[in-house]
Amino acid sequence: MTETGRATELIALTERSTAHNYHPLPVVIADGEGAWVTDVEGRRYLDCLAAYSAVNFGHRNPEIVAAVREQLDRVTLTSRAFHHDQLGPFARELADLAGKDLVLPMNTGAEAVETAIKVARKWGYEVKGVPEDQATIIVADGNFHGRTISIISFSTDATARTHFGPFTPGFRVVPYGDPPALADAIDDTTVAVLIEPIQGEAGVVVPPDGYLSQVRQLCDARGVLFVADEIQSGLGRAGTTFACDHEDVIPDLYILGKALGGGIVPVSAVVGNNDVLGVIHPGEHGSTFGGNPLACAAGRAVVSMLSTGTWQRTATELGRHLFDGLSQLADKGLLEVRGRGLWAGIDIDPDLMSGRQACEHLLAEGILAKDTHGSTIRLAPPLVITAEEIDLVVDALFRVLTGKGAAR
Ligand code: IF1
Repeated sequence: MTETGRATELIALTERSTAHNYHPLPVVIADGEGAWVTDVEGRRYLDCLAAYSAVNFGHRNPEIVAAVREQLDRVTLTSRAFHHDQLGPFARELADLAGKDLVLPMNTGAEAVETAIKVARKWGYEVKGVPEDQATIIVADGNFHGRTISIISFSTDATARTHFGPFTPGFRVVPYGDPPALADAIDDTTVAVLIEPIQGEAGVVVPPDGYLSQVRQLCDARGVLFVADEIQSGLGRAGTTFACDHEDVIPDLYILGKALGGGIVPVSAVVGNNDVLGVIHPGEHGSTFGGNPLACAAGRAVVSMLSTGTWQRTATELGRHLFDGLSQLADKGLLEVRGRGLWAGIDIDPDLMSGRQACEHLLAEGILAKDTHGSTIRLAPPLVITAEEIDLVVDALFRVLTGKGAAR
């Protein structure tokens, strides 16, 4: 599908007006509803990225839109210098969903990760007794936790780090999914283990069965906080409320974001118990927009939707349908697939095409997807997609990988 006048104009305008920190596919979206978006020429695409799982509940989910629209007509921003009538209910409802005492509300995922790092360090000094400025946090190879200087300080992706130094100290990297390596890396300065329960940007990497349980056991045995970054893996994407639920593991801190804002406003949060989040006192941390009324209204609608378990069950059932279809392509040797819930990482033969080329071909087929690295693409459609629409995705992938017009 080639760009036409309006799209070309808008792409050129964007390219001459913004820093080039992205290389988007040549599509210009104008509308979105459910699992579908429409470009400026009226062409429709199935959205299999869902803004990296920030649009889990579909574009313009009616329940979330209604909640935000109602709040728009009341008050949208007060700052935390004063109370407002949405924060208490939002925080209580989210904390109860997570089975925790407290919520520290922020806006973006990276802010919530930075918040969790600050909380873990302060807990380390004031509760664990780590000597001042000696705290270390263990992270995993292949991690993605955001783009701030401290977060890229422990990234293992050269593209994320090059020419952004000097870096923040106090982090150790261990192989993902390797409990013995983790055990060896923990010492008396270790205050936390920070991992994604399923690594998103690394290519939807699901750890070996039992890994999360072993991380939990190691943290308990060594007096270290287990901090789970569920910003991409959480809130229904993996077929459960949190990806940690797959092993019935409860981290000390959940880091949440993306879908918590319902695809409408940025909402993130660190969720934990008094004995950890209680180390933060007035004036020690904050944010102009963190916990604002509009964000809380969106977050309350999201938490309410997740509280019944229906969305999680739907993601599991649709995920089974997706993986049934993808496994048929895998059986033909066309790809390798992994993932959980409605979230798939697909490795294509690099000799056939790159992940970016595959996404360009999928675009021509009316499917929006995003490569992660090399020849890996991820599929993460909104959880409102139907089984029939999933079939359209799998058939399109078959055509792209075989060059055949026929369905699988
Ligand atoms: C981009 C990647 C995904 C995240 C996890 C924290 C954050 C993210 C597990 C930070 C954000 C986004 C960032 C966005 C693209 C996307 C992404 F490709 F960058 F790596 F999803 F895999 N923890 N991920 O996935 O949250 O500050 O962005 O709200 O930077 O291009 P944020």
